[in-house]
Amino acid sequence: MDDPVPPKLLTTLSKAADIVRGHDFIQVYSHYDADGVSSAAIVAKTLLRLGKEFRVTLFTTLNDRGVEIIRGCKAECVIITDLGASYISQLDEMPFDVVVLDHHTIISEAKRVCYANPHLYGIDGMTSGCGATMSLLFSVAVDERNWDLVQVAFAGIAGDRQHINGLSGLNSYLLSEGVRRGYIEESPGSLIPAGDLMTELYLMTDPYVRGVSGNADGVAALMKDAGISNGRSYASLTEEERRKLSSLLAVKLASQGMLASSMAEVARKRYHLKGLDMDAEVLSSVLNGCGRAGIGGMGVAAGMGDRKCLEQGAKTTREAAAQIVASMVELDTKGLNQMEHIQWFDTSDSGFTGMLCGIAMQSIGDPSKPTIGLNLSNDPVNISSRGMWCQLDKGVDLSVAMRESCASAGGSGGGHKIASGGSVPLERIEEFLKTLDAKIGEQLASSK
Ligand SMILES: [Mn+2]
Repeated sequence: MDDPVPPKLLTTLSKAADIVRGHDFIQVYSHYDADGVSSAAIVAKTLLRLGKEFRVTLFTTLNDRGVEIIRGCKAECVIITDLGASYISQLDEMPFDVVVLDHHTIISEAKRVCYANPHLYGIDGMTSGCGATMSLLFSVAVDERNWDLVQVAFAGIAGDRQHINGLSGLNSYLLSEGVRRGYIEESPGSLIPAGDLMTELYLMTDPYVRGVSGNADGVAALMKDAGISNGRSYASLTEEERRKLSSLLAVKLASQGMLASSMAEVARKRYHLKGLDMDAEVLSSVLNGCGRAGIGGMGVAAGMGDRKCLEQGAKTTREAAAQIVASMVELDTKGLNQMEHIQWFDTSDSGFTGMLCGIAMQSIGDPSKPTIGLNLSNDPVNISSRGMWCQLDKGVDLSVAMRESCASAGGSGGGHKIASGGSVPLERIEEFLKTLDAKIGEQLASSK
């Protein structure tokens, strides 16, 4: 059998542990999303247990300015998690010890930086190991007793959606150790949200259920139909109640046009974090919510096990979820604007353009067309676009289509085949939509 963790990676991690042990103060930089906050929390807790002093700084993205900030830091040791892969050669030049625990695409190999990245060992960092995975492996290289932090790592794995099609690679190793050591319990997935049903059904946007999400009367009616009393949680349901409620949800989702494959994705496996008595996705959304709300420090403290911060973070996240579900109800009432090959909507005022784009596409959109979200209250207009695998199979490439359509309307854009962004001057937005519609049409025609 193959080693669960490549020996080369173990060597790098034990070197990283030695570097850290040699310093009293360590500066940690990380990303502000769920994976980044989880990574930072794991590393910070590890340092705390070592009796080290440290500071954590979160970036929304690592760009040239961020690299200058890192260069100017006064620390003699820096750990960068869930970021850094694009800047290894610059980090190599810095006059202090640098450890990078990342999983993004490799641009260059390190000369001086102590660099751990799944891609360096032939493991796919997009699906089989994230920033939190690498941080946890570093943490247990420092001390075997840090395996309890595997629970936090699972929030990162869920945040980067590496559990959607089943765990693989380094993440499978984390699961098997997490289960064996009694920290994690795996259970079958469900369309029913984890947690208190009245609250979670109301706030549910993955998927958005028409007439239930954001609709208190609708939630009450659904619960009544399923014969479940108020105040119950998912965990307390009997097998029979679960079956009843999830089939009622499935019927509603099918009637609003959601694909069976999307429902199967929603019903992905669940990971219960036993020490925290919490679902991994729930912790993930709290850490992500903290990062987005500009209170990433509270997210890091929550990930380090501070109960008060966890409660406060959960409250902030619920408030944001309430706004998102309200925006979705509004969008669903207005409907998506249909063109021949794309569908689009305007999110003026709400500002959750990218998020709404993903939800609309999955839950209420025409599954054959890419979904485009615009925020027309800004000039230039910010644009998000999302596609589905079934569209990619037919030739859709949003990376190319967005880059070219934005450029031809005097803006810029790009990203991934399945999700791309951009911006275009307000007065040319109609021209942009027409160009994009035509480009997607061309892509579909040329792949036939
Ligand atoms: Mn990540």
